[in-house]
Formats: sequence, C-alpha cells, structure tokens
Amino acid sequence: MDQHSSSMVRMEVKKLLSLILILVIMGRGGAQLTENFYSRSCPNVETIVRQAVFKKFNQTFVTAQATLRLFFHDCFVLGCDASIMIFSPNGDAEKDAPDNLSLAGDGFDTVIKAKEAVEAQCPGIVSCADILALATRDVIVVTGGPSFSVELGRRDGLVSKASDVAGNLPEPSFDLAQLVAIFAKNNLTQREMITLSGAHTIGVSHCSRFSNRLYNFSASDPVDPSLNSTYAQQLKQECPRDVDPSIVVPMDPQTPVTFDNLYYQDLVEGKGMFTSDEVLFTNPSSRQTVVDFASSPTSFTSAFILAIRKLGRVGVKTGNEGEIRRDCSAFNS
Ligand code: HEM
Ligand SMILES: *[C@@H]1O[C@H](CO)[C@@H](O)[C@H](O)[C@H]1NC(C)=O
Ligand SMILES: *[C@@H]1O[C@H](CO)[C@@H](O)[C@H](O)[C@H]1NC(C)=O
Ligand SMILES: *[C@@H]1O[C@H](CO)[C@@H](O)[C@H](O)[C@H]1NC(C)=O
Ligand SMILES: *[C@@H]1O[C@H](CO)[C@@H](O)[C@H](O)[C@H]1NC(C)=O
Ligand SMILES: CC(=O)N[C@H]1CO[C@H](CO)[C@@H](O)[C@@H]1O
Repeated sequence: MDQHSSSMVRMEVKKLLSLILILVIMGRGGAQLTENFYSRSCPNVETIVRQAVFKKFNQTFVTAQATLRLFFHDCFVLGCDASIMIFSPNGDAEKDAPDNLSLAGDGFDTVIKAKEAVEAQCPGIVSCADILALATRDVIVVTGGPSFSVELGRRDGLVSKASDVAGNLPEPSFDLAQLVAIFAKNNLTQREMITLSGAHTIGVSHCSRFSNRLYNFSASDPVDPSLNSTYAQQLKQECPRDVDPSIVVPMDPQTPVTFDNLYYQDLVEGKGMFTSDEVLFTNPSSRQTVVDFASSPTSFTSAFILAIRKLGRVGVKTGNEGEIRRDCSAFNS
C-alpha cells in the first residue's frame, strides 16, 4: 500500500470511528437537537407547519395563546415530548390532569392539523414534539413577537399520565422561591423564569385563578395590596363574585393580542394578573430584570429567544428513544 492510500484508509477509519461514536451517543439518548435535523428527510417541514398554523390562526386568534401554553405544559411534565397530546378514553392522560383542563382545545387542534399536513409529504418522519415546538415559534411570530430558529430532533414520549402532572406545573399563587424552584427542576434559571413569564403578554385567564386577590385576600386586606387599585376595580367588574366560571380576562390589559414587553410594564404598575406575575416586581431580587424588560423591548426579545429555545430542550428524547407518532393523539401501538 502506498502512502497516499494508507492515509486514505486512516481517514476512512477515523470517519467510521466518529460515526460509531455518534451512533453510540444517540443510542444512549444523548444526541443534541439540531436546527437542520429534517433538512434531508423532510426539507419543507417548517413551511408546511407554518402554513397550517397561519391557516388555523386566521380562523381563530386563540390558536396563539393556546399553542404557546400547550408547549410550556408539555415541556414541564416529562419533557418536551408531546405527551400532553395523548387522548385517553379513560380520562387519565396528562391532558386530563386538573392543571391542564383549562388548556384551550385550539392548541391541540393546531398540532393535529400541522401533523396531518406534514404526514401528507413526509410520512413517519417528523415528531409531534417537534411540530409543537415549530408551531410555538410560529404563533409567537404571528402575534408580533420575534422569530428565531427552532432546534429539532425530539422524539415523542411513550408515557402520558394525569398523575405525573401534580407538582410539576407552577400555580398562580406561587411566590418567588416556589417559582424559582419549579423552574430550576427544569434547568431554567430565575432570569429565564422571569423571561418566560413574559408569555403572559398574550392570552387570558379564568376569573377563578386570581379572584382570591380581589375578594378575600387576607384578614386585614380583602384586596391584594400589591394590585393597582384602579386595575383591581376593573377586575372586580369583569369578575364579580358569582361570575360564570367560563368568563376569561386578558392577562396583559394594555396589549392583550400582541406579543411584546408590555407585560413587564403592567407589573411595574401593579397590573400583574396572578400573584406569580406581580411577585416578579414586588420581590427585590427579581425586580431589576422586570424593570429592564419593561423599558427595553430588545433586551426582553433577545432573552426570550434564548429562554424558549432552552425550554425546548427540557427532558427531550432523542436518538432511538420514544417514537415518531403517526397520530399525535395516540401512541403508535
Ligand atoms: C411562571 C409561572 C406560571 C404560572 C403560575 C402560570 C399560570 C397560568 C394560569 C393560571 C393561566 C390561566 C389559565 C386559565 O385560567 O385558563 C395561564 C395562562 C397562560 N399561560 Fe401561564 N403560567 C406560568 C408560566 C407560563 C409560561 C412559562 C408560559 C409559556 C412560555 C405560559 C403561557 C401561558 C399562556 C399563553 C396562557 C394563556 C392561555 C390562553 O389564553 O388560553 N405561562 N398561566
Ligand atoms: C390569512 O388571512 C389573510 C387575510 O386576512 C390572508 O391574506 C392570508 O393569505 C391568510 N393566510 C392563510 C395561510 O390562510
Ligand atoms: C375568606 O377566607 C377565610 C380564610 O382565609 C375563610 O375562612 C372565609 O370563609 C373566606 N370568606 C369568603 C367569603 O370566601
Ligand atoms: C395604576 O393604574 C393607573 C391607571 O391605569 C395608573 O395611572 C397608575 O400609575 C397606576 N398606579 C401605580 C401605583 O402604578
Ligand atoms: C438538566 O441538565 C442536566 C445536566 O445537563 C441533565 O442531566 C438533566 O437531564 C436536565 N434536566 C432536564 C429536566 O432537562
Ligand atoms: C389547577 C386548575 O386549573 N384546576 C382546575 C382545572 O379545571 C377543572 C375543571 O374545569 C377545575 O375544577 C379545577 O379547579
């Protein structure tokens, strides 16, 4: 063998070894997400999902907030693996847990529609978890938020239980320490928690989730003293004591249908809807971040992009873990 061909052989061996290494890592589920994961197997996936999301959004605005919240709840329970999409006739899947019953159906519908469109072009290739991640980016864009590239390569989970939800989602009554702790469990910092809470710049809440702040807050203060009094009056009008439980109120009173930084200005003015929102401003340890985001749309936007990408990595299954579901609402077998 001459020198040239022996160096060729060495190169091939090196390539082979790195390929084996990659396969070993992927087999153990350690593979990383990548932005171009489907560039060969389903090159148009982003366009197909975007078209389905836009179409759905054109039919109903609720698509935006419903999809964004669905992504968050999916990621915080067993990781971003579309486990929240599973429908169980027995009513015992992740989506059936009390914390999730208020998830708007349009989020589920968005993913199902997008998946159908993707399957028509690339059957069996793209996970429901990735479709939910892409759809989430698209609804942020369509409501006026920033665009960003989405990491892909998630696999769909094989478990979805209502009993896994309890204790894994934040409650609107949480104080700062409780919020920090539940985000830390998902590898997210206090600053990332504050940033992701900015998702409440769109969407609505049922009165029951914050009415304790209006009527029976404490023995000395029936109304939560951290609530802006003008805003408290307004909320009392929208949510009288005996209100119909289906009534909802926008969480960002200034620009409820626009993804922007005005949520943070709300907090500065005492107009955070939940205790968990307002505490970000009232607690000195998180206040500065809120003040910064309130005054600078660009610092909020750049922080949000990093934080939502990181949220999208929580507990992901990769390589040969999980499966690529054919129907997002059912396991393959
Ligand atoms: C920080 C802790 C958080 C708490 C305590 C919390 C709690 C809540 C509650 C109680 C609602 C109202 C549900 C209802 O009555 O229908 C809500 C709505 C919503 N949440 Fe959060 N959330 C938090 C963080 C997040 C994050 C990180 C995201 C997304 C990245 C998010 C996205 C949304 C959206 C978009 C809605 C509106 C849903 C709709 O209009 O249908 N939330 N949240
Ligand atoms: C959504 O509606 C707008 C007009 O309201 C239209 O221009 C656009 O083509 C529609 N997009 C989709 C994907 O249906
Ligand atoms: C107010 O809260 C107290 C305890 O926090 C409770 O005992 C009382 O029944 C509540 N009153 C109303 C009207 O909800
Ligand atoms: C409360 O809201 C009013 C009206 O929206 C606003 O003018 C005022 O500055 C707010 N109060 C505080 C303490 O921020
Ligand atoms: C958090 O990060 C650690 C170390 O990188 C990793 O082992 C763990 O699985 C991550 N947890 C989640 C919920 O993503
Ligand atoms: C935590 C939470 O949101 N719980 C509610 C979920 O929805 C059911 C039914 O709508 C309510 O009874 C729970 O209080």
